[in-house]
Amino acid sequence: MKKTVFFSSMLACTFFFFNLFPSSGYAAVRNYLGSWDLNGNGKLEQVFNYNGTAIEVVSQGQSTKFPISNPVWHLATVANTNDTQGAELIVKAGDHLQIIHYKDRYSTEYQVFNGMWEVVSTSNTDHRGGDEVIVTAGANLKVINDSLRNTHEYYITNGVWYVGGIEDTNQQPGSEIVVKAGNDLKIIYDGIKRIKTYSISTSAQYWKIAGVVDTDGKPGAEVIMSVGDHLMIVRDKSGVKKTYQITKNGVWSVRQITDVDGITGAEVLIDIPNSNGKIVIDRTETMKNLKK
Ligand SMILES: [Ca+2]
Ligand SMILES: [Ca+2]
Ligand SMILES: [Ca+2]
Ligand SMILES: [Ca+2]
Repeated sequence: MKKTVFFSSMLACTFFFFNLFPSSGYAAVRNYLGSWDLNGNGKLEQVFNYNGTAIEVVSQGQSTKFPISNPVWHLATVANTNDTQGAELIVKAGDHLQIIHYKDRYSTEYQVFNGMWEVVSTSNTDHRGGDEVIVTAGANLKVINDSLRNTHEYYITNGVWYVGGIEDTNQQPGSEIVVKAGNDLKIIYDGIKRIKTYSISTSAQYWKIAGVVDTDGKPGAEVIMSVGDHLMIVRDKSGVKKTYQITKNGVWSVRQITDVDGITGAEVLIDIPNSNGKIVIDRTETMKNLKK
């Protein structure tokens, strides 16, 4: 009995799909990816992975498909990458990035890298047009500028590196890309195509970027790092490094960087195991103990 029910429902399904897709003769697999305003009219378009081979955009009942030229792909992010209204769909497709412009119904492709690479984020790094797409590709950081239809590559290091934040650090137009590269902090000013290197540690001293946020209450984000026993804050606008000694040979960590006192500039809250925590008030360049 059960078998019969299953069989007849299969027939019903087949019939249903043949009606939906009379020309193709098989059921397309559509996976919903999300909804965004892709043409700037204030209404959301629906975006689907269509059979693993295309992105389908459905807008008020109208379907448009954009073929993806590589079989291994995913929708990395969605952002406005040019001067036109509405967001673009940013697809990582094999060794290239494909940006789908739904509003004007075209794709642009950018060759990126023939190895492991990732889309980190999007941000307006040159302060013109839309957002740039920031990509890590082997030893290089790439900034893909879809407004200008070009790619700029910055060599970082053959060693271990990562992007710690993307913020305006120098109060010049455009956001900066903040990178930890071995012993160095590198700040990429994509607006002027330059890199500034700050030497942070020597030897194999452990350090990391805890945040990129305004801590001194003056315009421009600071780079906050834990470096051995010290909290180090780089004020990129002036190029000054400020250090706060947290412990002597002890273990500690940045719990949070947040505005505690309601005055411009975030405070840095620090955890120290088996001890009072500390709060660094960079605006006044002071440090206090936190009650347990
Ligand atoms: Ca756009
Ligand atoms: Ca831009
Ligand atoms: Ca800037
Ligand atoms: Ca600041």
